[in-house]
Amino acid sequence: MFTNLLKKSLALIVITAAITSCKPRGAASAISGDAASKVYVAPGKYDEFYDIVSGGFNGQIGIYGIPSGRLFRIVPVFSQSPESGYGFSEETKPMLNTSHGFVPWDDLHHIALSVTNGVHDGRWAFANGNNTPRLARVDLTTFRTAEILEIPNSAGNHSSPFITENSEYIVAGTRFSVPLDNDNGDVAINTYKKNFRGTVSFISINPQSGEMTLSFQIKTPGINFDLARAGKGKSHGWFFFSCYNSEKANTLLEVNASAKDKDFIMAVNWKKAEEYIKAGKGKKEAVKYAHNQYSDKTHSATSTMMNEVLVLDPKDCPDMLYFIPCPKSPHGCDTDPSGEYIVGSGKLAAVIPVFSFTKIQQAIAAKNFDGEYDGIPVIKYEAALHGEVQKPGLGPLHTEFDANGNAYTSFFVSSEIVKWNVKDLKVLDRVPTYYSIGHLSVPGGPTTKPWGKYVIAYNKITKDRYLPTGPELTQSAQLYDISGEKMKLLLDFPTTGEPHYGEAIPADLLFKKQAKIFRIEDNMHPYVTKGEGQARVERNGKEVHVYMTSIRSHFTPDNIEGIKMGDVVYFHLTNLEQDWDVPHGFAVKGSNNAEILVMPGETQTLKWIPDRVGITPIYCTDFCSALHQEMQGYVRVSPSNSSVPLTFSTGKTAPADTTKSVSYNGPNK
Ligand code: RUQ
Ligand code: CUA
Repeated sequence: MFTNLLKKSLALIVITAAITSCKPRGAASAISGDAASKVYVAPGKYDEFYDIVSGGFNGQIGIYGIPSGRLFRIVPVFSQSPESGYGFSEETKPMLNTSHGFVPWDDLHHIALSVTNGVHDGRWAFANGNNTPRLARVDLTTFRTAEILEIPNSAGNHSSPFITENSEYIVAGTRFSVPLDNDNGDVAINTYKKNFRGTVSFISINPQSGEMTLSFQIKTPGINFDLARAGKGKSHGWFFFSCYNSEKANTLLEVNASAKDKDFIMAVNWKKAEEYIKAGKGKKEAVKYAHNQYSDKTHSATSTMMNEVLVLDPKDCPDMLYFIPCPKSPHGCDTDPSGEYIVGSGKLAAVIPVFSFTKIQQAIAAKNFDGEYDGIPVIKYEAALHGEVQKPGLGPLHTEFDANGNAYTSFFVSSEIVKWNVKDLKVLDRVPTYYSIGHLSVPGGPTTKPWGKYVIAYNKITKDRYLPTGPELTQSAQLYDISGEKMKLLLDFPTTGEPHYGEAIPADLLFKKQAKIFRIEDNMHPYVTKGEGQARVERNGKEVHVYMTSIRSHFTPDNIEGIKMGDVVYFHLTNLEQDWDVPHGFAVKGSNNAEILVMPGETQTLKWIPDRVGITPIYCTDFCSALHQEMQGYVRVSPSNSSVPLTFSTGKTAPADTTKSVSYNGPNK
């Protein structure tokens, strides 16, 4: 017995040694024995937090549980999704409309959750599109994209969305400076210094509906805006934007935009900007940008082309903008829960500078300036500085906070998270990340009341952490326990798309408000079919509209004849179910489209242009009942000159009922 046990534990030691020896240094020691129990969410139990994570160049948002790291849902935002039909159905296509036309993809970087009094209120998640400058609002009762707003006078919306203390505004700072929309853009690229400009935009949020409105823009020098955070508490009314390329280089930025010792954090007094707007200092500019909104009543999106924006020029607006020098190529720019401290993270800097809001105000009052940059006062570095964190690590990127006065900074180059005290700037702890961490997030970390408990690392590189999958490896996150003095690695979990940033919110705040169905009585879709008795097929010239219903386990109608080559067929499918979690899918063989996935009480439309004569099957794609596989039907396509009458039926066997042939009286009666 005893010898058996000894043998077993010996074997275990050997195995452990074998595993740890091929792991990077620190990996084994970082994982504590109780890690497994801390992330284990037993079957049937719920996670403690929702983590709402950007999907980067996949254009979506992923919804994960914390601490388990389980993926619950992919919410398509700027990219089409074949799973739900988002961006493929007629109703959702307008969501992806822009002034450039239909842009079915974007590069989604940052999440901002709505806040009231600086605390998560669980209403909306905002996200930025970095490619074709856009902002999106996701409704956290449906986990669907409710609105997308394009940003004019911008090129690459990276410094975005970031939110003020009461969700008054989200912002959009242009990543690329370019000639603005109304300037002559046909200029030599090496005239950058003369012709290229930046803007930062303030987008107001309707406190009831969440609707986004482009309130005003501020013209800035031609620099690149990177990140931003709103002031809060005592600094409420201010916004801080990090920027790089104050050199205004137009080529080989990796060298030419790192020439100077310091770039800037731009401090914006947005309350002041509001006053200038009220006083009529804003100039109306003719621009073009799309505003797209989805309605849960009509189950359809509309896209409106907007044509005007109010622009403030700092020349006419003193005391609105200030630059604070920040070493060196700053990336993250984060405000602590009190709003007193602003942390700059110079990607190439050897220290982390921490600025004091009080000192910034004093410096402004005393005009303690170091000259101007393009006419905008530059506050003296030392005058704004609270202090520097010494020898923190290499390549600081982003900082988040807990509720106990500690900061957590990610270091890309040295692949670690460093914990330090915000007041005395002492480094308290460091843990490795695997590898090359970008953002990190503490639940509630950017709010006035961090929920704390964990820090989540969002990593860029995962070599040797997961089973390899060809040239491309998964992106991933790592979960650390920060409830004690020392940070402890608990879990690695893969993510879909590049996880730039995420915000975690207590599950309680979202759990009870989840929509379960759409009430069929409230369905105001112009092509709704509110019962099987109303199901029909109507021809309007070459257009055929199928008013179709689904309920377990059949479509009505499920036999359609009289479709001809040259027709354009619209299947308007209404799901009559009124139970939670009973969507029906719908697909057509050979259709140059995705499926549509229709929720209970909802109507969605699949457009189909038949390309050949014959019988085309249609079927339900979502396993909805024991007889899901039987949920299918047929469409007969005849030559364009055929005289087969338009008929439809369900439950009829041969021969087709020609008496039900419908006259060609249009879709809208
Ligand atoms: S960025 S890895 Cu696109 Cu937020 Cu810092
Ligand atoms: Cu409906 Cu499967």
